[in-house]
Amino acid sequence: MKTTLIYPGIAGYGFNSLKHGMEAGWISHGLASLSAAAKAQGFEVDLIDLRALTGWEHFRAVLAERAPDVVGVTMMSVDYNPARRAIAIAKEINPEIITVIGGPHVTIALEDALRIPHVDYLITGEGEITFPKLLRLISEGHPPPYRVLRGETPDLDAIPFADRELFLEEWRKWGYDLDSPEVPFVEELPPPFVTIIAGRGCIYNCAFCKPGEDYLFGKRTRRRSVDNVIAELHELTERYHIASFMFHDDCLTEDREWVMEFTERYRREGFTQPFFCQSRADIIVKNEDMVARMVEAGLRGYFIGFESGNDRVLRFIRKGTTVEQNRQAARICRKYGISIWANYMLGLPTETKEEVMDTVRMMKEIDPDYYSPAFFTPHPGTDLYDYVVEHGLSRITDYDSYRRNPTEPKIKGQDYEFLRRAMLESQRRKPLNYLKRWARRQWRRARRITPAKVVRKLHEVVR
Ligand code: B12
Ligand code: SF4
Repeated sequence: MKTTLIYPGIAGYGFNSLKHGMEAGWISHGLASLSAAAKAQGFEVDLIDLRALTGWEHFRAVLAERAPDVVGVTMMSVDYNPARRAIAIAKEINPEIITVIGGPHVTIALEDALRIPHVDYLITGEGEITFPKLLRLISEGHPPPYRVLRGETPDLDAIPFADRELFLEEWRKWGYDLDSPEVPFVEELPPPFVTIIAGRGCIYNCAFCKPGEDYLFGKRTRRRSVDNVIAELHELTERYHIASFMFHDDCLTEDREWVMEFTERYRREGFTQPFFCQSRADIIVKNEDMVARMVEAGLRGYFIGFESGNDRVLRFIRKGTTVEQNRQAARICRKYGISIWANYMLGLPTETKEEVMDTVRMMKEIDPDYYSPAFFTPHPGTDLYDYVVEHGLSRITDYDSYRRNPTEPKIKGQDYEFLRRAMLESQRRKPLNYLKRWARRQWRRARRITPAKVVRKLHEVVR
């Protein structure tokens, strides 16, 4: 029995987009993990990644040629349209194909997912145990009589490492040159680069994010043991000679004890590869010694959700941090010479123009290495989504718009022309600081700094 998994992530960059940045250059750990679990049970699994194809006709031809018995599709809310179309095409090609869907949208918005035509099974929560069980029942001719299955929660140390080859083999087939398993996204992290996950879930309660993820992974974070993560890093180093990596965990630093043990082991085992991870301003401020330890081990940058430069707004979104902590966290990053990838939002419900400008001012002070501004977007499964619906504020008319990208209006009551200008203003750099930090990074990587390179960088800043 053959299973084809489908990655439908084309909402942002469309077909033929592979290797264009992180959104089109990273594997889906959800599918890679499902594949590893199913293969460990003896099932044959392959992948169709829509990002690698030229269009829907191409998809139809490839799927017909693969002739799977089961199709498994993952979906975030933003993937709804391509996921739905892929399932419809599968049934057109062969009505006998059994279709299964899972992923964040299926778990968080089950009622909505149930309305997708031609879906035989929906698995909510995590899939590593339940998906292979379903495949077993189907292969033995006893498919379950009910459509919705709740995924059993796996022990993260007991499941196999993500099956990265599922993606890499597929990408190679379409002629993508894989000098790096995944696309590196900052100059601090050289290729070959990979992403890795040390745990699932997050203990915090931000209103624009929760409780959706709790339905998926539970209210507490489950982390793999340090041994298990180190073993995977050894495998990745041997197999792909990785030169850097990024932790995908929502907030790796929430578990201080784990981080301290990991950094100690990482150094002791002789790893030197630089890495990035996600953290929070309050954690950085309260654990400067942990930051120092991470930097010694190889940390080169944090993703930090600063979100807003106004304390009322931070309270409204239940971020659990303050503007002062945001500023202080940035100072600590500077002190230890690590880069800042700044996530922040403009245009939240109830947010005034003056409060938006507070965020602009804060971003100028922080002067991050990488700006990641968003227009607040109400994501299904979150308390702020419910707020927006209850107050009749949503301007989202299609699933494709469940993206935070600051390109289109998301809610009523906000002036998006003003927000666009504020966003540009927030990114106006301090050229000298930026150049100094860039030069330090080049020096760290033993790269020559030529006048031509300096001019190029200056252009970037001025732009
Ligand atoms: C890494 C990440 C990214 C990466 C890589 C995405 C990728 N290729 O997977 C990047 C940065 C590109 C990204 C982008 C976006 N992301 Co993102 N991302 C994450 C993050 C932090 C980790 C994802 C992950 O690997 N999880 C671990 C794996 C093991 O879990 P999983 O994928 O959910 O899979 C498990 C189950 O869901 C289930 N399952 C999944 N698929 C299937 C399929 C079948 C058939 C079955 C049976 C089961 C099943 O089994 C899997 C194993 O247990 C999550 C938060 C989180 N902690 O999960 C957010 C998250 C998934 N992202 C989210 C969002 C909103 C986005 C963006 C829309 C943001 C934006 N720019 O606006 C974009 C959309 C990209 C696109 N498709 O166009 C939301 C989704 C919310 C929702 N309602 O859909 C999440 C939950 C974060 C949040 N709390 O807001 N993201
Ligand atoms: S925004 Fe980040 S810190 Fe807040 S609940 Fe979500 S994952 Fe956790």
